[in-house]
Amino acid sequence: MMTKDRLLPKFRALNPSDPCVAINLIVIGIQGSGKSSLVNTLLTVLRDSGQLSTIAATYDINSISINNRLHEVTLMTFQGDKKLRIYDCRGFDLNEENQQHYENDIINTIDGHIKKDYEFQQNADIQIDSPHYRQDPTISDRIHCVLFVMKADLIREENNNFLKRVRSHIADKKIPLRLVLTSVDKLDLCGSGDLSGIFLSRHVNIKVDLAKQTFGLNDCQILPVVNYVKGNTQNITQDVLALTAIDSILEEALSYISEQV
Ligand SMILES: Nc1nc2c(ncn2[C@@H]2O[C@H](COP(=O)(O)OP(=O)(O)OP(=O)(O)O)[C@@H](O)[C@H]2O)c(=O)[nH]1
Ligand SMILES: [Mg+2]
Repeated sequence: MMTKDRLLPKFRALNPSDPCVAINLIVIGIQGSGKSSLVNTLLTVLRDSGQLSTIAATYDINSISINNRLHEVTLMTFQGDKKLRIYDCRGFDLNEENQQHYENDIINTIDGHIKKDYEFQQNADIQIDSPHYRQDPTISDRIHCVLFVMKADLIREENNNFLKRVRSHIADKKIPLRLVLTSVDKLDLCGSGDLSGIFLSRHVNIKVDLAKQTFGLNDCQILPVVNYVKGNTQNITQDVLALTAIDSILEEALSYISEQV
């Protein structure tokens, strides 16, 4: 298919404006929304070796949110050793009473104050004397596009309090936002059971519209994907969805960077 042949070389030729040496993304969402699976999927399609990545630990019945650290994954290296990086962390928990510390830590991460491998604490925000605290983040340390991650069949208002706070923070700073809808394969795909039905499925459009209304976003901000969570090899439908999402994310992140430097 054309999309893949066109997009991969386009991404490889990208060059974030100097002095910025990295494009940084972060995944944010409720526990089990598919954040780590998305990181694996993005790495899989950008690497394009045919093998599925399992670099980010995903949630299963035996291990709930094992990853309590800020996990940095390099998705791609551009010319001049510039990087495309994504940060994964545990999701928020709707049942948890006090999420203030987690929320503050996420905001600090977006602003570049928190270094990779920091361990999120239940009872405190990051302390400024912590070895993981970065006092003066540069443009290369900050997040350039925030990815809200949500399962397509679980688009819910009540996610809103935490997401609202993040959203108003990033809106103030004009940091781009994209909403990635995962598990689109769980929707009704025109009966065929074939993933390519996604491109025609009315159910997918209904979920995109619901997300638009719930969060007051534009069409272009909502990116449906099917994560690589089973099977052994890449396929064109999942690749194209993920690559199309990356295209939108990178365009926006690069525009943001060029305005900031
Ligand atoms: N069918 C399907 N399953 C998915 C998809 N994305 C994620 N899953 C499944 O959803 C579950 C949770 O996925 P994770 O990627 O671990 O979710 P997470 O957001 O990283 O969860 P935490 O790190 O605990 O917050 C796993 O069982 C995945 O296999 C998808 O696109 N399709
Ligand atoms: Mg995870």
